Amino acid sequence: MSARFSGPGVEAVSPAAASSASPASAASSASSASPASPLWPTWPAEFAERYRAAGWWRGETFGGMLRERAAAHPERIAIVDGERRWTYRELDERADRLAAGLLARGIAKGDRVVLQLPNVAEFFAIVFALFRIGALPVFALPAHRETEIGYFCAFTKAVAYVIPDVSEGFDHRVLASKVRAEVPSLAHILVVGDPGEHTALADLERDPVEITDPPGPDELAFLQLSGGSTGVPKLIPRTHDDYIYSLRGSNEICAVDADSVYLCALPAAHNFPLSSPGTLGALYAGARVVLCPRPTPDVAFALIERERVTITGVVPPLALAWTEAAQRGDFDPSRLSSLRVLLVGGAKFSEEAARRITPTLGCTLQQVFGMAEGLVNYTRLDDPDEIVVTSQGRPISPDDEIRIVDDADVDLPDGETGHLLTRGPYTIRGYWNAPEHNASSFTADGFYRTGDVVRRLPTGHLVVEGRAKDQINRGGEKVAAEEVENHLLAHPSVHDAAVVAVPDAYLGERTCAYVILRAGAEPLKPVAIRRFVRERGLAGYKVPDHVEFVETFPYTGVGKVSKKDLRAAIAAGLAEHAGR
Ligand code: OOB
Repeated sequence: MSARFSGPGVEAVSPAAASSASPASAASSASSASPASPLWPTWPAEFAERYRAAGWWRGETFGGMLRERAAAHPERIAIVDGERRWTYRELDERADRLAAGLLARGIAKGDRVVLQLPNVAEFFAIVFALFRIGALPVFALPAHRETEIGYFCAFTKAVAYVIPDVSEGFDHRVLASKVRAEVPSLAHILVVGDPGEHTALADLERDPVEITDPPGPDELAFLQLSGGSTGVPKLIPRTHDDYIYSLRGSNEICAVDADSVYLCALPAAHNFPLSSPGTLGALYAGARVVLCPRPTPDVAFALIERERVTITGVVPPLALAWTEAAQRGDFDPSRLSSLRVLLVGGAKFSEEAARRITPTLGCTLQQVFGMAEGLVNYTRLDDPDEIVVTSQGRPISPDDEIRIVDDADVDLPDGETGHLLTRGPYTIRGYWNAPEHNASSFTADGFYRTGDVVRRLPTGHLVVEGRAKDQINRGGEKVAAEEVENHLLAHPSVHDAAVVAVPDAYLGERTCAYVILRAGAEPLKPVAIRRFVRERGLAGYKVPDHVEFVETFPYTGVGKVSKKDLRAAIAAGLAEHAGR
């Protein structure tokens, strides 16, 4: 294994331990004396029983769900991708044929498969094939590059990596060859399109076979990525039961039913378009999913009109772009007449922008404040307008427990602003194979420390006031400061680096890297630093937007860089700049 993709814990999981992970073994290890052993801490038995008794966990699986929908309405359209329209029967059959192909190649229950596909129909065929056999998709984003993909493959000991041939001008086959040369477990590269030296996904299809050991509802369905605030992204283990409950709850809150048409405008692998209510919510309801290759107003609006889309979800910068396009009068708003609900989330949506949605786009706004770790809050369709534009919603479930605490974990009186902690029927109890992180990211009694700073209204709605985690939310794309800092520190001329958010009118926040050069180092231009980070094979959205060279940082009493003071200095600098 190359040191390149190593990170904390890369060697920590043996393939046998990983693939034999079952709720039973995890549960027993979770409750054992050694907190270092569980691969994925799960809910204690009394909670699991409560969630089942309440009817949240109904013992459904994704494989079974698609089979049932296909049996109930085989000819209904499930997926629209350009001119391609797959019925539920077709999606079901493709999933079966791919499942047979995966098994024939020795890919089995518990194996990890890194998936990096744009918004194409094959995404759903392979995801349901993996769900059926119990192999675990690891949902990479299209923007991820060699560093992230290499890490996911090495850390999870993935056996396969699924890619497009070329997407947005980037040849994923070349990246795959590099990663395969470095990661011994990676036996299969499966390509949608021209496979080059690898295997075409289409060639995997076989006559369906009986799956003798399908996953149970309390077993893992996939690993989702955490936005993260640490050096490397953490992996989020979600079960069939818990995730399907979040879909069912979301569908009810967003009024998604069999007649709905969901436009998948964001990258399909992200938790928001996947499950809030997202593509999987739509498929659960027997509705239609329309895949949007690019979320620009021209492409999205044309699809909304052509496919009579009723609901979609976007991040705040896109909501701004859509309302601006509508306000410019570039198109006749009656073309969007089918659109009933626009969900906006992933980052804070300003009240001012929120007020513009209904007048310009003619649909209802639903704010959504969610996280891949679990908890999702929505404003309700019948909430008063003031609540919809000023809050980020309330939890899906009556069993979502919310605590708002001070720095010492003491609960605050209602209405005060503090750290959001949560526990519930679809919020994980720990990251996958990350015992040290789990000790700091979860309380001893299982509450997840979201890192978000919120206030609760008397109605139960949450208002996001800020963030305590060391992360930049770049228009919904999360950048962990430490991860970028580690790459900056690898530059031979860099003595120290600190990455912080700077306010931005469009994205909400952008990244700024403050860099101290080594004594005697040749002066550098910001562009050289940016190029250095990019060339290390990092996703483009993590490359610092701004680079500032400084002599020193403000430090805290314990000698850590004070990001608070850095941010204040930036804010003061921006104000000065604006005042000039
Ligand atoms: C969604 O999921 P992630 O995992 O990419 O990011 C979660 C974090 C939250 O902890 C919070 O810091 C931020 O993103 N966030 C928001 C927000 N929605 C998410 N901050 C302010 N206002 C909002 N409305 O981003 C995600 C997952 C499911 C549904 C929607 C978003």
